[in-house]
Amino acid sequence: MSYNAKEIEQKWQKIWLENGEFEPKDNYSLEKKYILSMFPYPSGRIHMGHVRNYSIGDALARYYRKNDFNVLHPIGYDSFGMPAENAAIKHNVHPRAWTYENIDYMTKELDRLGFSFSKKRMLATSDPLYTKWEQEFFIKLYEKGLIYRKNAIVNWCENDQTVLANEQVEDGKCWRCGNEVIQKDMPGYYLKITKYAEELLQDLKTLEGKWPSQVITMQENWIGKSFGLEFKFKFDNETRDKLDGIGGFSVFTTRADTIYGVTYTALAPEHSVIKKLLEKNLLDESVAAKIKNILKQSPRERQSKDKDGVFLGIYVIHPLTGEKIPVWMANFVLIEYGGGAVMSVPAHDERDYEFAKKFGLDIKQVVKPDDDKSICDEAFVDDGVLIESAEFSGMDSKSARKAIIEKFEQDGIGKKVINYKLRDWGVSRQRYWGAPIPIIHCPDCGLVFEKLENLPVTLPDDVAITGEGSPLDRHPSWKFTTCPKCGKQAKRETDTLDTFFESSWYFARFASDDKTWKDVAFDKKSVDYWMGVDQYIGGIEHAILHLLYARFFQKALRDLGYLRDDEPFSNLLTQGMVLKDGAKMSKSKGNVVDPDELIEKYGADTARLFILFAAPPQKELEWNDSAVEGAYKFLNRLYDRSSNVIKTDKIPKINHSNLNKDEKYARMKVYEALKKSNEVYTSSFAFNTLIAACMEALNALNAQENKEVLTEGYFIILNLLEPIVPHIAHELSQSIFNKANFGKIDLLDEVFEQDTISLAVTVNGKRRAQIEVSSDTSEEDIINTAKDSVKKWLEEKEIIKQIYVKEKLVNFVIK
Ligand code: ANZ
Ligand code: ZN
Repeated sequence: MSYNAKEIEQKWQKIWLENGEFEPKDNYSLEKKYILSMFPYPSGRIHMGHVRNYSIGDALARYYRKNDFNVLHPIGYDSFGMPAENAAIKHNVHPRAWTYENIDYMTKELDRLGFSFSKKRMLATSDPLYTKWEQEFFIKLYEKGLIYRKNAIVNWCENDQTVLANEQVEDGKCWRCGNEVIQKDMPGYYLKITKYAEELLQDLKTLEGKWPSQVITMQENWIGKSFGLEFKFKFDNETRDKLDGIGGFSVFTTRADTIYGVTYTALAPEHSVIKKLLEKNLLDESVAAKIKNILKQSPRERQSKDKDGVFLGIYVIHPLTGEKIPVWMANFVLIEYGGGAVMSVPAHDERDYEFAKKFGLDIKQVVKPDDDKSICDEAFVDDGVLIESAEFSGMDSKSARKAIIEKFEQDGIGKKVINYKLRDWGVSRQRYWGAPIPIIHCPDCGLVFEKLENLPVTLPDDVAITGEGSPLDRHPSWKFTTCPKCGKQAKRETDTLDTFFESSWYFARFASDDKTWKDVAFDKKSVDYWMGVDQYIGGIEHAILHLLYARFFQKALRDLGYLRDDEPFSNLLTQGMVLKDGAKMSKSKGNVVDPDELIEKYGADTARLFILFAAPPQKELEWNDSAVEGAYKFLNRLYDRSSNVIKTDKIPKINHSNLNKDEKYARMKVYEALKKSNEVYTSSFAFNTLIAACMEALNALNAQENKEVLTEGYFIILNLLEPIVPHIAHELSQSIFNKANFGKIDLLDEVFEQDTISLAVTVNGKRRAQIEVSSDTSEEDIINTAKDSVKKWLEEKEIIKQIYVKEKLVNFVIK
């Protein structure tokens, strides 16, 4: 009989499904592992990135199950969002139908890959039962002040009548219709993530060594904490009169030590002072036009453009020197940060320097490098020693910052502040296919929450989805309702929630016993048992948004009493991308390999084996057809040679010392793989090295005759590979060992102890090291190992002679 992947895989998938083997157990006294791969968006089909993500997670889940842990390994779908509406526009299908058809299809694909997901805990975030609790959270968060409504400036397309995310603005134009995007002041709902800025930052420390350091750094930068001085620039008298008595504006600087180098100040184009100037027609037409032009660009776009700006014809007074300083508008000043204005020090800040050069503004050096090198054609941005800075001259930057801030505080003209770059999270979307915001606008009572017993507020089915405006807003009846408070005619909120809202708590929902899903958001007992996620696996592209929102939600839901822990994901593995011909697989590049075709041709086990063998999970994986072929051949070999194995349900007890050299070697190879496995499955995830070790072991086993050694070796190899290639492993284990359940195997030290020789390594006759090698190591390998052990004595030396005295020593003669 030869290896028939399809038959074997269908057989085992059926057995697993019928036995419900992958359901988490309710016995909370067992030690648990919660293994979670990021859930997919139901775009239509599984791609290779998914195969990689879920093969990693599945290997871990199966490993822990085999080692007697109670394992939760769930999957669901992040099923609200724009693509469903785009499909509706393009193909005239209902977003709901499109979404749920895709979910069905993708679930079959995942099943065909043999992933050991819980079926009972499966969910889609567009399910009404999911929306119900999400809306409850919205209301509770609002009541707690963690959600609020405010007007803010957003990207708006007049043509499509909708808000656009920054990512949907291309070159100042709408990505859909090409219309000029404008900045519009609009009401929206915001989550107060800034309230947790400090905790989100501090708790990153508890994740060190458990999350990739790159992700931690990215989150730190995103939160962007900085210390500095905040003070107010006062207008000169003439400016104050012009502006109806506005006294000045605030700035924030992290470099108070450079304050004597201020030669101009700059405002964000949205700054209220500029608004006033425009209102009062105090600017030349060309100046006003320039400002309006920059206002049209999204802040992100402006950052990518050259420095640009314009003089506003007004002045402030320097707080320490009393000098008159010109006020400019500059495109790189952000309205949402540090008061939307800066003190500009071109000698010591790159952006200010570029700007000053462009517009011929003064550059005044006030910090000199320690080594006294003069600065010439660029800003000197490092700390140094102050010059030209009155009583602060001669101080180093650090002490000067402290002293200058103290002076401002003493004089009552400024204060030390902490600033964060993190902004509150806007969650309003003018879309149909999202969770409705459970709010009602009443002409008398204002903003009223839907009653909890009426949740979920569900979407109407009869909508016209045209891509223009919000279908909910245009729906004739859905948006009209009665006020839950006073009973009068009122209107529903027609905005829906950003889909990141749903992905911020799904992991905790999974952790809650599915039997309680109808009745509570989270069942305390089960959620406390299963959370946090012991191993979370997903793409690096989620390093900030999703992973930060989820951390915030965890803390907010903790403070509402729903959850216990401070952090949701105890360990994080970010997998690398799957590439072909050096580029990320994508439809537009035409370099996609379809998992379905791969499974059809070789089977799921080959797909899984290849994807875990081709690269360590953290690294990029380059597609390689011949490596797929190689994985398939290995499984064939494993299957074919199994006919030599003794059929038994007792693993042979072997007397190691009676074995010959080859047998000992084969056995050692098997145990080497076993020795590696625990570390691979529990910390390094270097499946590629484990698979390589199993391949070597199988080769060694095939080279000799002892059936007992072969049988024991097979048992161990099947055990080690089961999490990776479960179908073939179960099949062989059942047919050879009469069981498909795998258990723990003890590591036998004796296997490693035998047959090694110890050699002294000398350099010019001086003993420098002692090495251990297996007795059958070749002379060449022995010399290489010896060389390695005395590397530091050989560095930059020439080896004139190397002498090997068999089983005694290696000597290097060097010059
Ligand atoms: C003067 C100065 C001199 C600055 C110097 C830097 C170097 P972080 O560390 O990122 O918080 N800044 C303040 N508000 C801004 C805004 N709304 N838009 C753009 N830039 C703004 O950066 C703080 C620094 O960024 C501040 O320190 C300010 O420039 C600038 F040699 O003040 B600095
Ligand atoms: Zn009312």
